[in-house]
Amino acid sequence: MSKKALITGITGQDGSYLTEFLLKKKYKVHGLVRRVALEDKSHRLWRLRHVLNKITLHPGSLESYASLVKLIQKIKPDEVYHLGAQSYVDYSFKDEFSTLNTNMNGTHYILSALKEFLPSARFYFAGSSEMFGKVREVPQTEKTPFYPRSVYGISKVAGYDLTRNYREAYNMYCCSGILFNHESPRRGFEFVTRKITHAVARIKFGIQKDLKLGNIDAKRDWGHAKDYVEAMWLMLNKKKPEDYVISTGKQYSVRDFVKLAFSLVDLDYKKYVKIDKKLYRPSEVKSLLGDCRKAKRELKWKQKYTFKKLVEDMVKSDLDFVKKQGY
Ligand code: NAP
Ligand code: G4F
Repeated sequence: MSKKALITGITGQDGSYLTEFLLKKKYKVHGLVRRVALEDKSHRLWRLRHVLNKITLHPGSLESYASLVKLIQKIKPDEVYHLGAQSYVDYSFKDEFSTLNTNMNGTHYILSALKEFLPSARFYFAGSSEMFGKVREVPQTEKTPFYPRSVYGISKVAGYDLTRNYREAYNMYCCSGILFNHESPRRGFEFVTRKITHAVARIKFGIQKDLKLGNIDAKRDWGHAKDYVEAMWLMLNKKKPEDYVISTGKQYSVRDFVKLAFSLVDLDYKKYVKIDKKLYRPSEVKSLLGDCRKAKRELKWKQKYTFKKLVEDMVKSDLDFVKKQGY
């Protein structure tokens, strides 16, 4: 019989790739979506358009314990991938309370509902390298202490601790992936990589003059989302639940990303990029670099995309996007 998966955050970048991945593995895929998404399918479900007839979407809310209990009782999933979150770090400085509420309580409600009604289900929590924040060591491993620098990071540390505690206290199969930045043509437009590749295409087609950015000296360990969703599944399909760092082990600055993206369309980024101090964060995470040797060894996880292939994929896709949509 096919396994059943429940994905929160199914409409997002990772949710859509994970859906494709699980469908290929013959899972029955269910997703929790906000009611507004079902009312505005053409906009809010754009990443899932091509698989909508193969999955089941359920309206619900991460803010309501009762709605999560109902969903878990109705679906009885074998695996729960909890990806739903206010995921934009910069926004978490502007709306601290709802970020903490959705990200921390949403995680707690699901864990608690599983404990009461379906303790056999396997649970994945979308942890983040933002938990390392002001990094205590380089590179960061599963043992590196956390030092979050935003409410977003704090909410993810809380989710990570809740997940670990449910595993230890109630003997449930719960684990966290500590995923470093991962991007793709399906990345939201507010994140720096997509902001850059979209702007590169618009500038190339003459519909945008320049690109305003904040701290382009920030460094990240950037992978491709397609590679990273596979790691989530591997974590839920082991004998024992454990937490894993997922990263590439290579670091580039935002400036490196910009330079490469512009060069792919034969433009010099220096002519177009303007630094806007208003885009700097109150407390920045300057540098992240992951050590994913544990995942390689124990999960046999391998990434396929290099940094160059990732940037090429995103620029090419945004050139097509702007050509077709005209914006
Ligand atoms: P994303 O594209 O921003 O997707 C976030 C998802 O969460 C969307 O489906 C969104 O639904 C949903 N969501 C947000 N607020 C919600 C709420 N109040 N109730 C229900 N659903 C809500 O994020 P992503 O890049 O796919 O990331 C997936 C997860 O991994 C997130 O938890 C993120 O924090 C974490 N993470 C991401 C990265 C990365 O580099 N991408 C790295 C580490 C960890 P709507 O479509 O309705 O807004
Ligand atoms: O693309 P970003 O907004 O991603 P950030 O803050 O690293 O967070 C992403 O990765 C985390 C994993 O480490 C996830 F947990 C999280 O959900 C999200 O997916 O910013 C990347 C860097 C930052 O240092 C930022 O200050 O780019 C810098 N930056 C410079 N100019 C900018 C801009 N970021 C954005 N979004 N927009 C700019 O104009």
